[in-house]
Amino acid sequence: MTDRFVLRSVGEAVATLTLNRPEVLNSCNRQMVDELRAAFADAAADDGVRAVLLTGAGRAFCAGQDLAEAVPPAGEPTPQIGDIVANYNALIRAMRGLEKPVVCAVNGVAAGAGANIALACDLVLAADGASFIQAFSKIGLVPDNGGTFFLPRLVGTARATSLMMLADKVGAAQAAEWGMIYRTVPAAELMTTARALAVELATQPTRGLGLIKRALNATWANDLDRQLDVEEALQREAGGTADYMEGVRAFQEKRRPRFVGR
Ligand code: T3D
Repeated sequence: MTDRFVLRSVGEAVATLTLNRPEVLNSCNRQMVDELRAAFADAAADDGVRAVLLTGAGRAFCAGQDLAEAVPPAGEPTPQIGDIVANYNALIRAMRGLEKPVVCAVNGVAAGAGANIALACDLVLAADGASFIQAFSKIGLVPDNGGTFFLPRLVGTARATSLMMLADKVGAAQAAEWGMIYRTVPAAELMTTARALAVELATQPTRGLGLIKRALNATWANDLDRQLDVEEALQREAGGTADYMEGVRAFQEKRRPRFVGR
């Protein structure tokens, strides 16, 4: 598949993925979602990639579904809405299933599917001028891309309900204050800061970070008893990694550890 709408580059063990349809605020057409899902699958398969950085080209992060594709001009075939959503679901599953840290640099507005793709990342940084809009209700739709899963868990049901029903725009500062995202960054520093964070993560015990992600994925569906079992199983796995040995040795030898991600 050609990378027409998602630019990809790999450096310092970080795969940088840039949504690239700036003329329509990086709204998602079918091919862009396919390319993005393929990029996450490739990141999972490539041992040389230990973290992912996702951002958007131009002034927006992503304005959600390309509405020109969802409801095309008369005479052109209209895609089944269920097929569009199934394709997004495959993307969100690929993102949450990728056992490597995913940093999101929200460089501008993140609306509809775009907002929820951002919330599916592990560490979300937003430029101070960026914003999040659960735009779905304004066009008669329901939040998708995991929005009804992530948002109430991040900000609580009362705030999630108001954001989903009123489609209010939430500025980056408020999103951070509400716990929707990790932090805001001055716009001019966003990419440097997000990249430094992704590179730093890529030098860490990334197998262990992937297992933390697996534990967090599991926690929402589990009671304490089951989650303790999950932790035990994951700790056995983490305890078998070379990075665990290296971490302990480095501590004992009072030196910086050299983690390899295994
Ligand atoms: O089938 C399905 O739809 C199922 C899947 C649903 C998932 C979803 O994501 S539903 C939600 C879809 N997204 C939206 O409803 C958001 C629509 N966009 C906006 O509300 C606004 O554009 C923004 C608030 C995001 C930004 O506003 P603003 O004033 O900064 O920019 P703008 O002037 O509205 O947009 C700039 C251009 O981008 C403009 O094109 P033009 O006039 O310069 O040729 C606009 O049409 C285009 N654009 C923005 N969003 C979309 C889009 N084109 C296609 N699809 C979009 N989503």
